[in-house]
Amino acid sequence: MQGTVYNYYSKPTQFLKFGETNWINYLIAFQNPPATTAPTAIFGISGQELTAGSNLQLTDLSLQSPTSWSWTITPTDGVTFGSGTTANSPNPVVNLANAGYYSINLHVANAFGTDDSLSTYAVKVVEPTLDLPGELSATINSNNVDLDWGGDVMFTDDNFDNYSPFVLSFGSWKQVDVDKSQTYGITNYTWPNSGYTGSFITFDGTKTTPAITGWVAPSGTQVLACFDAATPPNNDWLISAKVKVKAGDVLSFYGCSLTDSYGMERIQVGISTSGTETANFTMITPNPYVEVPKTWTAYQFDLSAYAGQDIYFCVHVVSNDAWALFFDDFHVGAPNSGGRLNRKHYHSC
Ligand SMILES: [Ca+2]
Ligand SMILES: [Ca+2]
Repeated sequence: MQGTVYNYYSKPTQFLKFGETNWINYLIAFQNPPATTAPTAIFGISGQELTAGSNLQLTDLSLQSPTSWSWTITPTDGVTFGSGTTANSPNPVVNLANAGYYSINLHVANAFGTDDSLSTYAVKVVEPTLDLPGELSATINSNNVDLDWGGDVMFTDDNFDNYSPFVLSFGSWKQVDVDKSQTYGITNYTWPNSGYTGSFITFDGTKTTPAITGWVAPSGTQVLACFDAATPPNNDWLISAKVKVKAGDVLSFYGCSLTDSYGMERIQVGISTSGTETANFTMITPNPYVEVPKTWTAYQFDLSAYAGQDIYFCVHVVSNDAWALFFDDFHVGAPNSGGRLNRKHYHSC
């Protein structure tokens, strides 16, 4: 053995005088004395939970100055060494591309022998999570536009014209189908998902086979439909995303029954200030329900009691063996200017 002999196991009195220019050399010497026996493998890791695709720093802390290192990381899929390091570097950088649990083994050797240190499930790697754009705001900053968004998806006015026709899930709306019954179709008319089991369907009377003569919607040609449960009554919930209510805001929408030949469609409208479970809603329509006429009818509800609050609204369909209910143009904001309702009539087929 060569070099200066240090007393590695009792700190020299001058050891950690930080003002001394060579204190770091003392520290290095203290940690890496010339080996006198076989090594003891020890290592450190920079984190125990990582996002897939990020780097892990492994640090050799073994005793008795190993002269070779061999790192084994399992599973091996998606494991790559970075920053010029390899599986035989004392302090490698490892990129972990895949989610899962990883075990790490360090095998070290010196002139006197070898040792291994295995840490099973040493690291948990999780998939990255991204927030959906919610309260999106744009700020013009010189020639740039800064976008900012919160984690919550927020309700925006919906005319149902931008969804595919005859689909059973759409936009940010939550549905709860409590009755779990099949629904009625319309004799001699067909469309995708006719007779669906569920709550609501996007519906365009110009795209059924054949098209429905005289079909009119408050906006565009597409609306939202709730067909009646073949095993009545309906118990179907349409629940909005979160809405931030401003002073003077109203909730408005249009509703229409396909026909009144089997009785009219029945709805309740509710507000929640806590969440989107059906139990969170307080109904703001008169008990026990409101009947929806067979011509397009505007509904408007004052939200001033909720100004400054975040709310959710719902429409609860409690029809009893009628036929089909249509909605369009859900809106939260200043009241719409009136007048157009008189020009809109649904002609039953
Ligand atoms: Ca249902
Ligand atoms: Ca529409």
